[in-house]
Amino acid sequence: MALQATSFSVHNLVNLPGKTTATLKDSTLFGVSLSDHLKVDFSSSSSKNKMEFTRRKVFKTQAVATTDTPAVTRAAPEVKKTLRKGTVIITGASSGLGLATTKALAETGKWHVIMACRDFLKAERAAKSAGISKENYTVMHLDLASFDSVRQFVANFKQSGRPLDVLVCNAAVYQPTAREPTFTADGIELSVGTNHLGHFLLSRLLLDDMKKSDYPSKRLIIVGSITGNTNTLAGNVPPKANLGDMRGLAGGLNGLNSSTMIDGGKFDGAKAYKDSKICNMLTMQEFHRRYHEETGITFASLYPGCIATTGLFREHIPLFRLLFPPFQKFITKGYVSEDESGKRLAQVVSDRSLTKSGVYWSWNKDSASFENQLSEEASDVSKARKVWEISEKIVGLA
Ligand code: NDP
Ligand code: PMR
Repeated sequence: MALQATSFSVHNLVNLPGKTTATLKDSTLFGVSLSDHLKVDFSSSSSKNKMEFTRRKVFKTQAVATTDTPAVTRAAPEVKKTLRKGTVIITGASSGLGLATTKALAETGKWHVIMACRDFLKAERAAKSAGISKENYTVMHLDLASFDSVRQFVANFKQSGRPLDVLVCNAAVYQPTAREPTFTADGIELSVGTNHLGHFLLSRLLLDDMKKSDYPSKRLIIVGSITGNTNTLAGNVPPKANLGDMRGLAGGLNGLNSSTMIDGGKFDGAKAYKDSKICNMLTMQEFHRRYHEETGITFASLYPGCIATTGLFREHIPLFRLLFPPFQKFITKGYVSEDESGKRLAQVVSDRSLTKSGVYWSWNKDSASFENQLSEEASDVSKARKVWEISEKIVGLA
């Protein structure tokens, strides 16, 4: 019933009288033609979209050892353990979710955030205007759209001598209106190249540093999204994510001897983003299977909510950017502010109740976290292995 109501309101919204939608790539407002919208397959959302709500476990503080013979007991010296400041690298911390998370963590005074950004000045300005104090962050250059830059960043970080306790793979590009693909420095389609492959190389190269960290809870977090999950209404908005047999990825996504799309199809910027998010969520799970037991590192992904105001939508048409926030606020009710989303990701970084590995976190209306269910494709074990194996060849690790 709720879904029908949403669908009806959306129908009205895309048919605003007097509005023309002709400037859009496929003559639509929200990137979905009305006929496509009506074709959206909601059937899966009712049965498969049952989210498994797991109440956040509240960790009990450890009981202090006591004795029953007070007369002979010497007063034990009070041992106060102070946890050192944690070091967390956050990619794409110059805006949106990354910046809000940096702010939330820095404000606790317990974290030093390495803001790994491609635009140094933008990052410095953003940190300053967010009021983040200087001793709680360092900006370091990282362009995820270049494997050389990723390697250079890792070398620079290692040289800094800092320990690495948490890595957050957050940066992303979204090109919903691009008619032609653009490419990374290594000649790979930009969305998958940046969002997935750049992060894949980065996290593989930094894994050893995390292994060495003596911090009590080490974490590798890769930001996912609802739109890559076809077990949700949002994930059924065309074009749907689908990796197919990955022939395009295996060919290197270069547009020369292979397609620029993972599944080998025709270039579609919105689909490329959603595919890259599936790769992000599959990679997190593959990391978990390969390394959690051996290293104790917690691997996690999340959907932070619909942060409809961020720079992610900068390449969308102005009308979309105008209507998307109210659409998410009042119709889907999936909207979340940048501040709130930052608090959510900060929880996944540091909350002691979110140490379970291999989990895709989401939040309910009261902002309580729960373990969400990934779609069939985003949790496919053999696809995860295949993405991993092809990706390590592309980035030069195999
Ligand atoms: P923003 O555009 O605000 O932030 C993206 C960040 O990524 C920017 O800081 C951007 O840098 C950086 N970035 C882009 N390309 C590169 C690159 N080549 N190298 C280094 N950094 C790069 O978007 P959001 O905050 O919304 O997105 C953050 C994450 O949240 C993404 O993973 C996205 O998929 C995810 N997400 C967002 C949702 C939303 O509703 N907004 C919903 C679900 C998930 P610069 O400032 O220089 O452009
Ligand atoms: Mg969606 C409960 C419904 C819901 C939610 C939570 C989202 C989140 N969206 C929902 C529904 C719909 N969206 C419906 C019914 C439509 C058709 C009108 C719709 C359309 C739509 C478009 C065109 N939505 C979008 C777009 C984008 O360009 C955004 C996108 O896919 O970016 C990749 C987007 C999003 N919707 C969301 C979220 C979280 C996004 C963007 C974030 C992302 O995955 O990064």
